[in-house]
Amino acid sequence: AGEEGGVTERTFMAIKYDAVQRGLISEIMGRMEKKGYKLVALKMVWPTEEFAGKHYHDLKERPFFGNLVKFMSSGPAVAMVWEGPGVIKMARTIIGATDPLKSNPGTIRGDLATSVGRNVIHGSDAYSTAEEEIALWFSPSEIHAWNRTNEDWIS
Ligand code: RTP
Repeated sequence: AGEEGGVTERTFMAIKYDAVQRGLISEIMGRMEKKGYKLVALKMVWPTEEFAGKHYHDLKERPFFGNLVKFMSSGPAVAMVWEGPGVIKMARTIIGATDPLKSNPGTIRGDLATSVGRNVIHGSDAYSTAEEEIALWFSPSEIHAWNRTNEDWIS
């Protein structure tokens, strides 16, 4: 905890149903894992429209809200909590801009998507939304504080 260069924190990410359908789950998870972040919670969730609406409550007034909620409830997402130094901001950098046609190559959306409505992944945009979204998608008992340097399994 507290390494140089960033405070250890947690963020919520969801691999959206379009990426699940396209077989991109491991590709996307691999990018966070290889960067060095720690997966502390993971499950597949098929959201109801009500649940998707709660997750995107900030966007209720936007013209695309109805379609967004319909899409998010059309199949299962892969819900995750990732932990590590500066992970909230860095996850957004790794994800890329909301519109995949504006996200840089090398980012998840820049490499893997072309459509804003099918942009393969969600990531919390700030500390407060990370806290809120983790609490919405996971109960505390589903989040695991495990240690990278535990060598108990070596005899
Ligand atoms: P997310 O919450 O999914 O990580 O995406 P974001 O912060 O990059 O973008 P946000 O503005 O919060 O929008 C949430 C999701 O709504 C869909 N969207 N569709 N013009 C459109 O049709 C439009 N704009 C946004 C995207 O799927 C976006 O990820």
